[in-house]
Amino acid sequence: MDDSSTLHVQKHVEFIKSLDNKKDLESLLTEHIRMNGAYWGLTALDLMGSLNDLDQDKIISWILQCQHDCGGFGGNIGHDPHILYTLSAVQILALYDKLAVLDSSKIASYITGLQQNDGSFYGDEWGEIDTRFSYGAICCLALLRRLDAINLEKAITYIVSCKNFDGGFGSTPGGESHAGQIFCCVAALAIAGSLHYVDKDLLGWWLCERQVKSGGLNGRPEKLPDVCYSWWVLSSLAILDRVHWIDRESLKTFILDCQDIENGGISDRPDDAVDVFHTYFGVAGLSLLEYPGLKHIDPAYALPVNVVKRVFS
Ligand code: GRG
Repeated sequence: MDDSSTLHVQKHVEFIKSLDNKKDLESLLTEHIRMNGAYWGLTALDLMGSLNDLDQDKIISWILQCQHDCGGFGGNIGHDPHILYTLSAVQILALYDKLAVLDSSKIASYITGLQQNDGSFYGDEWGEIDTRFSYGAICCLALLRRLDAINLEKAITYIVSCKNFDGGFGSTPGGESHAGQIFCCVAALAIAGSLHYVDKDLLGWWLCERQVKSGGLNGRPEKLPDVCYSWWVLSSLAILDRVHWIDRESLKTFILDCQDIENGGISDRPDDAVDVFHTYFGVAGLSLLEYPGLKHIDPAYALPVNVVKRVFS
């Protein structure tokens, strides 16, 4: 049997675990986004049934040390707070069923302070606006059951103002449709119960056109395929109930071809270097394709389905 015909779960688990104490150049260069890296690695481990392979107490204590007095979390200890690190921190605590250790009002007030008059969100105090931050705000507050802390109606109006003629969404009004931003907007609208603003057939068609000859998906027309779009595109299709509009088998083959079958990990394209970002989104894509042995992932919250059910039970 060809080795890349199956998912090498144990190798990927070992690869992610090996990142925990690494002190190489790559770890140094990604030190500032470690909170995101921890979310990618830990969610991948959970999907593969190995969340408890790492020291939960040590991780939770590190996360809490990344929180600032304003309520937001930094990407690492001593780094500035940002809405995206705050989302990752909350998602990791949801994985561990430890949301109760958080002061949700404090986090909610941090996010409230980032909302603008037009409904958009700053990512942090420096004022960049992007639909990624609208998703961050809505997903994070929903997990904390504090959506009341923002003007949700305005937040939805802003997201809808980023919709394009092709059915997709950009980072700001008039911005080019891109699969990453489409995930953010569609998932945020799904969480907010406002999917009626999405033209499901038009957007579903644009999304399924992202599949290229190799079976992989790209993020916009004329671009190269990349394993991470197995998440951004497929999760959007899943929310729109149109995963069957792509060739699932050839996408599965593309993702499996991107594995490092000797040392573990998944890369953006076959034979490239692996990293935790692509390892997570490869595993998450396979989960949406119902790959045997993987836990199912929720396409809007980007967390295992059992975790989301537990949060809202
Ligand atoms: C909880 C899953 C989750 C997400 C949190 C951060 C975030 C919210 C969403 C990011 C969405 C996004 C914009 C993803 C795209 C990332 C990416 C690979 C960008 C590369 O862009 P280009 O222009 O690549 O370099 P292309 O493929 O267009 O050439």
